[in-house]
Amino acid sequence: MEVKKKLFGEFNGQKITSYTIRNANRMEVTCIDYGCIITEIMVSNKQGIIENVVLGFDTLEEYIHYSPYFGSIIGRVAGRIGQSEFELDGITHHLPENEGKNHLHGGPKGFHHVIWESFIEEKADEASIIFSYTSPDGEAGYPGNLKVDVKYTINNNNEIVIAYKANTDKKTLVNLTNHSYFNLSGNLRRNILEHELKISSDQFLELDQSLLPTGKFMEVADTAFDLRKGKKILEAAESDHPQNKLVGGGYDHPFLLNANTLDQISLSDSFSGRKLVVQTDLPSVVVYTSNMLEGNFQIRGNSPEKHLGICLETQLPPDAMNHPEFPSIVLDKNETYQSKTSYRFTLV
Ligand code: G6D
Repeated sequence: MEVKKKLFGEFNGQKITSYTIRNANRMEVTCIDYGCIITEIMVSNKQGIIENVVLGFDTLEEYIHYSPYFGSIIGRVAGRIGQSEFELDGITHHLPENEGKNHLHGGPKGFHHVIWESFIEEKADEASIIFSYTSPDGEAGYPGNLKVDVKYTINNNNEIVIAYKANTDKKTLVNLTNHSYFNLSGNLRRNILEHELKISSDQFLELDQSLLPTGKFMEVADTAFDLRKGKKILEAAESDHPQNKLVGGGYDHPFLLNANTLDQISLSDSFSGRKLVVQTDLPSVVVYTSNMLEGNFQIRGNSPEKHLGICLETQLPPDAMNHPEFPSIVLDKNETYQSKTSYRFTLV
């Protein structure tokens, strides 16, 4: 499967490369080595028309100056860390505060903002881009030299498989995700309110005023968070549930995924006929319905507006260091962080 390589721009004197992989079904995925950003995913609708289904830009400058993490890898730690600090073996580590007193998405110089080494792996029925980055000890306040590999593989099942791997020489924290904003209507023709979201999850995490988990596990039953049979995003946007209103109408919540279910997460758009099925080995997914998408920029000719895209950020629950009841995000020097999430595009 062929990979096309192109110059995408220059950042701090370094050339930024874009890679486009096209499979046998005319699906095309483009990504760049700045932030491992997925800039475009072109897939067919039910009439066979190929259109883009992610929010993104056509220039590096727009990503550098305007992007709310469009398509990027997030790390060292996805989500918020309360008070921008954590304790590890009796030492308190202080992180840059980039959202009030809290630390969000690895801080201002998180993995979304660095240039990754990259190389191509081509096989007959799939192709991959392998991105690598070593975050030096103390970068963004985190201990340990952390070597991270992120592999994007595109195959003829219309899948993007993201495989993450990390090792450290000193105990540290790791919680990686991809922050693509999906919109299955095609070239942002419509917002996502009529998209149907289905998640095999009985519980979600309650958030406080600063969008940090309170530690309370909320049952989804009889709320707009009950996505076990699928619901339109519109229901959450219009819901008067305090948690839907807290985040500006919609979701910005970690959902705890039920174990051993096949069809964990799916998003579908009846108008275009497109469907996205997400499978992960991680225990939760943060669903963000772009309730805060705004700013003085255009998204390929479209003004930023709430509910224009939906993020399905598979990860370990956020702020885990301050919640011993959550799965741990600590990585020790003799351990390997490994996880895999697949995004498969099909038709309803
Ligand atoms: C807002 O609360 C949301 C986050 O979940 C999201 O990742 C970010 O916008 C882009 O801060």
